[in-house]
Order: sequence, then C-alpha cells, then structure tokens
Amino acid sequence: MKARVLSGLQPSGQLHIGNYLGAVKNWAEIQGGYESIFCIVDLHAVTVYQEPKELAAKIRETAALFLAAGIDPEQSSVIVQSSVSGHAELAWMLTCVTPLGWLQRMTQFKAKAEKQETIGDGLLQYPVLMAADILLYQAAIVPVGEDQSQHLELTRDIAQRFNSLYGQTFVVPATHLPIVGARIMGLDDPTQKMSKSATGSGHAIALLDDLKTIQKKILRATTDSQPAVDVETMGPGIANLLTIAQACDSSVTKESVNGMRYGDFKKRVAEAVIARLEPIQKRYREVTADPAYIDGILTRGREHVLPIAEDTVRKVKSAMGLYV
Ligand code: AQP
Repeated sequence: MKARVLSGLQPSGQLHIGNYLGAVKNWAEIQGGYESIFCIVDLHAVTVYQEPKELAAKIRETAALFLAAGIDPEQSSVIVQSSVSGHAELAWMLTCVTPLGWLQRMTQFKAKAEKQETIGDGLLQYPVLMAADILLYQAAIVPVGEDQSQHLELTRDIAQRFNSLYGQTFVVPATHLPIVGARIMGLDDPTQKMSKSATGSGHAIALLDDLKTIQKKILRATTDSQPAVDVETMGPGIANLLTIAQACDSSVTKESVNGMRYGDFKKRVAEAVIARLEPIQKRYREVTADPAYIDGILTRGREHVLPIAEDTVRKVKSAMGLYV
C-alpha cells in the first residue's frame, strides 16, 4: 500500500509563484508515488474575513489552478476542507489536548495577529486545524514550503501527545520541503516572504498575471546596486531571482548566470518564469471553460476521502471514550 500524502492551500488572495514553487509544483512531482490528497483549506481562509461571494469563487479557481499546475485527478484526490466535516470535528478534539502555550509560540500567529485590530480565536487555533487536516487522513508525508515547518512540528507534537494520552491512534507525519524554492521572497523586498496577503503590486508574481506584467515585475525587482551577478557575493534580491529561475527551469545554473549584467539576468529570469507559467495559464483557461468539470473533480475527491476521515474520527472518539 502506498504511503499517504496530504497538503493544502488557502483559497484567499492571488496564488503566487511562491505557493507554486514551494508547494503545488512539488505536489505534482511526487503525487504518483503516494496516495495523494490535496486540500483547498477554506476553513483556514476564514480565520480572517473573506467576502463570501469571492471566497466561493476562489475555491473553484484554486481547484482549477491545482489541475492546471499538474495535479492529476486520476492520481490524486482534490478536496475542499469544509466539504468533509471530520476536519472541524477532529480539530475540536485536538484542541482539547493542545496546551495554549504551544499555539501562542507560533511565529505565523504572532506575525498575523500584529496586523489585525481584533484577533479572532480562529487565528490562534489555525495550526490545530492544520494538524487535524493532516492527522484525519493519517498522512505520512506533508509537502509544504518552509514557512509551514513550525506548524508541522506542532502537528507532530499534538499527534504524539494524543498517542501517549489515549494510545496509538495517529501516524506522526514527516515534512517534505522542495530542494529549490522552499522559501520565495517578495520581489519588492527580498527580506520578506512572498505572501498572498502582502500589498504592493510589485511584491508577488501571481500565477494568473499576464505575461507582460510578469516580465515587468521581474525587471523592476529590488536588487543591490552591483552592475553584474557575482554568485559568491550576491545579495538577497539576486539570490531570490536566481532561486525562482532555477526552480522554474533546471537548466539555469549559478555558472550560467555568473557575470551577467543585471538587466540581462532579469530577462533570463523572466524567460524561465514565463516558460513555466504560460502552459499553466493555457491549461487553466481550458479547465475553467467547463465549471461542472471542477465540481465533478471536487465531488469525486470528497467521495474518495470520506471513508478515511470517518474511520479516523471513529477511532479518535473511541480512544477518548466519546459516544460512538
Ligand atoms: N513565499 C513562499 N515560498 C515558498 N512556499 C510558500 N508557501 C507560501 N508562501 C511561500 C507555501 O504555499 C502553501 C500554501 O500556503 P497557504 O495558502 O496555506 O498560506 P501561507 O503559507 O500563509 O501562504 P501565503 O501566500 O503567505 O498566504 P497568506 O498571506 O494568506 O498568509 C504552503 O505549503 C506554504 O508553505
């Protein structure tokens, strides 16, 4: 039997090249070797306010982008988190075994809480829900970008704590990071992670940006004031662009760009990114031409995973002595 892989992405904001290179590209590459489940985590998205109509549309857009970026519905289940009630149900049971201090230490909570006027409880509970997403399917491997490593560590801690309190119940999952592209930085500020929620038109390359806009954003990306690439001494801006190019096109090497003038180097980066995103955008247009197709994939995914989720919830309830 194949080991199970699970990962997810929030249907909020514009999916960007960091989400793709850090997560979805990796999912597409490994999906065949595992029993793969990829989840549109809409319950996570509502930890901050989402306009309801926009959220509903984003869920389908995200599913279409998964497919366009190489997730094969014949090999993987694509699901919407809120369509399987076990995610929320298990999250409550895990909340009850999670010490508050573990959640308050999460760096993403601290960073996001700083930006909110009022901090919803959901923002604090977010990593417990993420643990539930993973443990619900007894996933062995979780491919994510580096920013999620701390949440994965917490998932392991919660699983182990539950197992030691109530007996062996959960598989303790391992993190799987991409070799190149685990942390893509903002184009406008290469010291900050590229992020959907960051504002500023020059910050991120959205997967659906038109090709001219992509080129413009890359040509305007912040760098230091050296005239040419020096791979020994390059600053964070050039290093980030090089990572993006290498993750998009494996023929881009340090040697092949060393000594290039910044203008030419940026053109090479844009070429690599456009060559990677153009077929994804074409496929996206094909996939979205038939909305019923997307809904069919999501229904099929749900039907496939539901028995797994129900089995785990039953086991957890039984282990805790709840009414089964
Ligand atoms: N900059 C990044 N580089 C590499 N990987 C990244 N990921 C996110 N940003 C980068 C990975 O994308 C997956 C899905 O992320 P998410 O939608 O759950 O939310 P996030 O991690 O919080 O991503 P964002 O884009 O920064 O969204 P906001 O601004 O809403 O918080 C994860 O595997 C993540 O590691």
